Amino acid sequence: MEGLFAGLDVSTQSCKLVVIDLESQSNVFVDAVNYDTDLPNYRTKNGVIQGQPEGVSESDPDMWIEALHRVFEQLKSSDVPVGQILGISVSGQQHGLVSLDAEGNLTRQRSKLWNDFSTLEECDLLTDRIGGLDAMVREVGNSQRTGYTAAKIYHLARHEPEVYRKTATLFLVHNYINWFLTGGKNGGIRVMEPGDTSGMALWNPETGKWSESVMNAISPDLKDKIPPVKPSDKSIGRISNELVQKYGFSPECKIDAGCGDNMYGAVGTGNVIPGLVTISLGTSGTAYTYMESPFVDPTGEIAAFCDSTGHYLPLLCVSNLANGYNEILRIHSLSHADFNLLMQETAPGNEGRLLIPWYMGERTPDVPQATPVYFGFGLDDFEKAVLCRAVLEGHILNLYDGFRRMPVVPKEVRVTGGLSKSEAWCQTIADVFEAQVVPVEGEGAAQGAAVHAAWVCLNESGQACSLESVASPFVILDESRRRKPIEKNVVIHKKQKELFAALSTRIRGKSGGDPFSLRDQMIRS
Ligand code: XUL
Repeated sequence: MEGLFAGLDVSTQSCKLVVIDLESQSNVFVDAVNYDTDLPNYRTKNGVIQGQPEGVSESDPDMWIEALHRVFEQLKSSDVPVGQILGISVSGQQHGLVSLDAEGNLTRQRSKLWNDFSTLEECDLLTDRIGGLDAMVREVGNSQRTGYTAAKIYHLARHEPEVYRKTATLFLVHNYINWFLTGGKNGGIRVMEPGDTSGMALWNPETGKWSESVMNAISPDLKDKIPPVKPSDKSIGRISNELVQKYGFSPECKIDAGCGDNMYGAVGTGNVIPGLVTISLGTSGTAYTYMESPFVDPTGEIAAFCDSTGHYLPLLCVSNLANGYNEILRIHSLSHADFNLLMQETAPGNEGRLLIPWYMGERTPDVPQATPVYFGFGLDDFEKAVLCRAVLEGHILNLYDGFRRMPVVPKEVRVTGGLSKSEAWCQTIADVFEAQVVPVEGEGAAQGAAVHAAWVCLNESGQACSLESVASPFVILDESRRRKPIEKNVVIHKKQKELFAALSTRIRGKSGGDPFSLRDQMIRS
């Protein structure tokens, strides 16, 4: 197999480009543009526009395009023969909504992102209209969550009707980038694909059809604004002339269907066969597994997503993952290594102290107005080491508590994302998930995108090959940091998992009022 292929990851915080060379089985280019530091005029923090009301998380789609130009400039000035790149695939942060008018202008200068919590009312209204949670799950395989896109569209239609009226096309982030790459205002291609579309809570991953009733509940003309869904394992067109002229791409360079960042995280970690679990430890925490047939969780807590290969990717997403940990490192000026040392001062289980780390609402369980809960902390417990352990265990237990519903007993957990470099995180995940944990090196979703582009283009040019065979040389497991569960820790964490589940259920108010909602009402009044 030979050829150069590119993967672009337009994520919440940065735009990364990876170019792989199939012949040498190596990355020949890796670079990224960080929105906060490289594009300060957009005034973002962690990629999100600042100064918005609580719960609102939005970015400017122009910023993604500017970042893309920057990273293409960097590619052009490298020694990579840009004209030999045969295909590009785009990985995008999931669920974000981009709206364009008939000429291709943005009708709203900001895109609501996956971690925007401002559409709670729309989620409730839609769920009621369809007849409750069970009916909604039957309709779209998922519950309505603030993270997903249907409620963002409904929010636009309800609160900015004029903008909604002017909108001719609604895109997810990677579809918008694909449209731009294939020509933008000059004939850009308007399509979607199953992986990212399954995260809209508007399209049913089991039937492969849009839900007419959810669409109509939002607005009867919605179907005219949504592009068609084409397969994820095919290309959608060729790169635009403008980009050919500007950066030296070949006019033959194909643009792959692209997908969501989790689907490409699966490819980048070799999670393309049953039995593996990938945990991505980034801004959000996700855990997912490849499946040949669809899995629908009747509670809607596990997302029923499609993958980028025509199969399925049930996924758990918690919205609080790196935030508590990063903050405690910052406040106490700790490195990852200092943190690991501090872990030795306390015992797993933290003597019954437990932190539920819902710092910015929580997506799973679905508690958009949640606040964190410190449980069992006494007067002697303000020590750094005690708090550090509480944060680490709290984040991992929160992830595990949702993971219990996943239809898989992991043969191996592959960890990726910033925190996979931490010894404390890897060992505690092994102990809590009761499985071996191994970090995956490489460039995550961008790498997965490049591999996917190669797989699609090779197959389309008559060189039949499996995704696994293209992916495997690029999936580098860091065996020196593989961790096995430690039996005595497993025993204590089993009890801690029960405690976490009980506390989480109880404070969500199975009887009486919902304390989070009451608090929210109080601070707003
Ligand atoms: C998954 C989700 C996040 C984003 C992050 O459903 O919302 O993982 O994809 O970019």
